[in-house]
Amino acid sequence: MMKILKSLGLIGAVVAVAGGATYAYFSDTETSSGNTIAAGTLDLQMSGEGTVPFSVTDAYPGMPAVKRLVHVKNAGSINGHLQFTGATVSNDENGLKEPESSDGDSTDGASGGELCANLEVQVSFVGGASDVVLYPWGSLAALNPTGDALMPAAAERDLKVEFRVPGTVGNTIQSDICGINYGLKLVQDVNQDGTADEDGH
Ligand SMILES: [Ca+2]
Ligand SMILES: [Ca+2]
Ligand SMILES: [Ca+2]
Repeated sequence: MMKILKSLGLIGAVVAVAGGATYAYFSDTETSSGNTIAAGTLDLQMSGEGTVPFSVTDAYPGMPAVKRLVHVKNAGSINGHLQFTGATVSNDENGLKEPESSDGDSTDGASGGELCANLEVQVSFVGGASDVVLYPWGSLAALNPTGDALMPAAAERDLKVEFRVPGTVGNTIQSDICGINYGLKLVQDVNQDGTADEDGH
């Protein structure tokens, strides 16, 4: 037993001496320089017939649908989602004609028209990987578009908006003028992986 303890004492002495030595191990360093972070861009551009105001005259109950295309492009550098933001309308009576009055129309003036309330509309995105119907044929007054379309950087496609006058409308829309504005919005694809915009679409 004493021999073992002596041996341990010897080892301890050697460690104590080694603890006082100066080390010279290998090492090396590198520097990563010139790093920057630049923000990308998201830029919605419109072109084509849809950028020119259209004017339909002499609309009538049962007329064929009027189609308008708006060409859109994500001119930015990051992925986005294209949304239709809806429409705002104005209802000009444009003079209360005798057939209108005979059918019970008594509201005149700049906001007395009935045409907007009787128009039907359909809204789609076309020309991309797959068409997206945002609002199937329905009342313009109840327009409630849902969904969107993925628009990667540099992607292009068309917004298709169609209008029609149902054959059941009758005389109350005679000479009325419906003014229509509609809009588009391009929002960021949150994580740039093509899965979700800010609304979780
Ligand atoms: Ca009226
Ligand atoms: Ca009217
Ligand atoms: Ca009128």
